[in-house]
Amino acid sequence: ALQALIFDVDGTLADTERDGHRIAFNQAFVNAGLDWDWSIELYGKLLAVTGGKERMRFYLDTYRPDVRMEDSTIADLHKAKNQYYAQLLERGGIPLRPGVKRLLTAARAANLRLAISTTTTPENVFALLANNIDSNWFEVIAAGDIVPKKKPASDIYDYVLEQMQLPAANCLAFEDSENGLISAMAAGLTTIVTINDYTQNHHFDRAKLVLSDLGEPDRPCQIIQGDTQG
Ligand code: XBP
Ligand code: MG
Repeated sequence: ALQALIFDVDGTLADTERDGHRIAFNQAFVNAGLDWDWSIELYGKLLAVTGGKERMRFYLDTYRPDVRMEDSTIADLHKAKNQYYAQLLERGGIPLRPGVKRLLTAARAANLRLAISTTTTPENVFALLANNIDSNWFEVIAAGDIVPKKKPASDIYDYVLEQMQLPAANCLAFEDSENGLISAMAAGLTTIVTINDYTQNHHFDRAKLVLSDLGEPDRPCQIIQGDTQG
């Protein structure tokens, strides 16, 4: 029987990328005197690489091959970016996606266990939850560099299952991206995808269900792929 729900954060609990992380990255770049400016379109391409530090390295390798930068400088930029991100969330900048709080509340009422499995930095998860949900609702919050390989590797989901001492067959994962789906499926998890602007053209063939979002009573979700039987 179903015992636990495991949630991705960025793009799944909230649309944090375009108006959150992206803006914060750009603030960190300006503040460091760099002329990098990540447009909405460019950021969509950069999202192919998960992890903020890894994403900056990918940007350098791909678009600025002339620039040499130490890992420690990238780490400093990343810290600054996360501070801007936290400030942005404190101002109440980013709401949860439709249906997220409703599903979490219903799951708790049904005694389902809850966990988080994300590539983002732990502080960013707490910053997002702070304005929205009690972080104690989640038994495990697995995030960032806690595992060696970020999504699409299965590591972060394997870690959550291990911590919860649950077989994948008794859990359901919620994701928004192809990298996230690959990661969850590699850990053996049945996965429901809620798409967003950045991920709507990703391949989700192996997902159990692909939805526009989790919906609200007055604004039902659209089923993009999959059926409601089984
Ligand atoms: C999220 C990420 C993260 C965020 C930025 O992926 O890839 O890198 O974009 O956060 P997922 P950090 O939704 O699959 O977890 O800068 O803290 O990495
Ligand atoms: Mg995501």
